[in-house]
Amino acid sequence: MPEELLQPFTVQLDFTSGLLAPDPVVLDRRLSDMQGYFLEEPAADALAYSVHEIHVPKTSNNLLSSTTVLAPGKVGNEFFMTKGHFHAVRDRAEIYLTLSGQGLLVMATEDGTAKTLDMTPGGASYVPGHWAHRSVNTGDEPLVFYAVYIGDAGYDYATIADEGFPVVVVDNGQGPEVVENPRYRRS
Ligand code: PAN
Ligand code: ZN
Repeated sequence: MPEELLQPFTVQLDFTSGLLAPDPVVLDRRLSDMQGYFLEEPAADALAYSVHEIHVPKTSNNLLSSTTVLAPGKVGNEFFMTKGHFHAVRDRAEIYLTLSGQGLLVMATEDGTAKTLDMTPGGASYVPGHWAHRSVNTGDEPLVFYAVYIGDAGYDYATIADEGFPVVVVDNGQGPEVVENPRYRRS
């Protein structure tokens, strides 16, 4: 028997709102928390996204999970997005299950290879280790997804904050388009 035996539990998850019950840890990210992330600086502040996390010990034998609720909107021509990160422990993988809304999952390796996947309800996307990941809301409704990741994965935000992703997702007037990031590794 392990020293600390966890009790099994169920959390109730609302697929439209992304809310968890009971008792999630909630982290709100506002546009004002994201200076330098968009090609243009946001003219006004707003809530960009919330992360609702089920708390379990952050160890390699546990699975952490959370819902993210990413608002619709744009900064200039760029769709609202999460900050994006590598895992601090680089090889830790993750699954994103899209629950509602429409978006893109943007990923990149440290050598600058980029990959994007559609996020549509029911899509379970696999993010292998060593891929930085960011979600982008390309629709008119909140993008809601459930993420499951290895407990000790951790977050390296600094690399993306400094370098960005190789691509950005913009509205070209007809819809979302993935284009080269003019500021990638240049700012
Ligand atoms: C997700 C993300 C969540 C918010 O739970 O943490 O969508 O994105 P940022 O952490 O990039 O702000 C995840 O990938 N966890 O590992
Ligand atoms: Zn992650």
